[in-house]
Amino acid sequence: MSEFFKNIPKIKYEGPKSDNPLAFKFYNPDEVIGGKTMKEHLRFSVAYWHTLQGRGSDPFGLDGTAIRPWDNITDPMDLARAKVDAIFEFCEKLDVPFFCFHDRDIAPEADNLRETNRRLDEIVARIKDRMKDSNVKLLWGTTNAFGHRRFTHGAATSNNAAVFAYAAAQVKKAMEITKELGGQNYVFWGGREGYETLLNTDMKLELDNFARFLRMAVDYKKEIGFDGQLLIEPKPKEPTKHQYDFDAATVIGFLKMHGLDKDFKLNIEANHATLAGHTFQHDLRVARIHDMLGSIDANQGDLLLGWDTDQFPTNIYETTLAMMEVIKMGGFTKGGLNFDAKVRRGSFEPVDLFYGHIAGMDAFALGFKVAYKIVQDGIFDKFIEERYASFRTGIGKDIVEGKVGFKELEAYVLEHGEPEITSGRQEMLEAILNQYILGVR
Ligand code: XUL
Ligand code: CO
Repeated sequence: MSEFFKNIPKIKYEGPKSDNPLAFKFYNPDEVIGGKTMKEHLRFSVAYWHTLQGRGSDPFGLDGTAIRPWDNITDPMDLARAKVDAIFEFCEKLDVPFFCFHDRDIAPEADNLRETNRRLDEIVARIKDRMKDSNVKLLWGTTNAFGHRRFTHGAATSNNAAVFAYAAAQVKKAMEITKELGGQNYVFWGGREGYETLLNTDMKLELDNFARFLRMAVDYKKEIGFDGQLLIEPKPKEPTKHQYDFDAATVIGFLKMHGLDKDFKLNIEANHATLAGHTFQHDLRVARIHDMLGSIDANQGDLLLGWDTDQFPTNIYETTLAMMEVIKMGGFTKGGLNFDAKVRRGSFEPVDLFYGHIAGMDAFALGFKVAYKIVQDGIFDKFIEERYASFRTGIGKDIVEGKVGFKELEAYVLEHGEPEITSGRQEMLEAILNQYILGVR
């Protein structure tokens, strides 16, 4: 087996003051916090599509700039075989326990489904073989039902039934290989499940078909005994003008409406939340309070740009608030932190792939440590508890317990007069958060 990243050593923890850029400053995989190692808490994952497939292209430079160790391999299947070795080497050198892929990332599509699936089988066998002598596992698999021209008008929400069928055949196979590889989740990301103009769109039929498609997926999952978690990844726009899985609240409402909410959880991506006009923490909170936070696509957007820039997450403020949500839900079970992130076009050397992941892992490790302390100290929880104290006694308790209606509430106001309100103390709380982030509290 050839080594691809020859001059890169295994990345080690050297502590916050290390000046070695190829070392972790905050991510100490073996450090135990609250009975679990950081590796077990954070469950990092590498995205096959960005790290192995990405070429650093953009709409103004379709050719890409990336220099990769496998650039001399020209046959597409030889390349696919080589990348299996590369993903294991990459994850092992970074001590990342998981990776994620789309079906078409691991094996190139042929000119018919039978041959495409044969290619997939060959690569899956190779991955399975490599897994025997490695601790690296599959966090989730998914389907690329958005890149090929047949999906121009969508996949499960296409106007064309034959395209719907094609997408179904693809998900069937992708779910089978995810199970075969011990994948812990299967992700639905509605690549082109949306519309460009309502002038040509039967929205009702498209949405009903989407629900039918998800129902078929649930049925097939049961049929083959796949015990992974099904996830939906919300995104409001891009590539279509309007994607149906707009945000966490929309997806949860849709799933509940169609009786599918017990079968799915959500994979929340930071940059998708901000594209929807929310903070990352907002969408995590919405998913968490419905007990539907499954996994995270860890990245960050550039708020000055209106598209999905998929940058490596380095903003400690954001990673802290995100990890507070994860800790408050009791930690990940099947999910994890998948770096759906790509190095910038200008960062074209192989070593940049390591710098990107190290930066992201350190940012989440530090965010986790800060969040853990905040949750343990309970300072915000206590504030919130007091802020809502009026709902635990008297008229508030009666409201919560459904004992009163408008007539009783009117009588209450007539008797008690004007309510006394209290300050929200936002600035005070933000300053406390800064103390935690700076490590002085
Ligand atoms: C696209 C996106 C996808 C999904 C997997 O914006 O996030 O890469 O994570 O299909
Ligand atoms: Co994603």
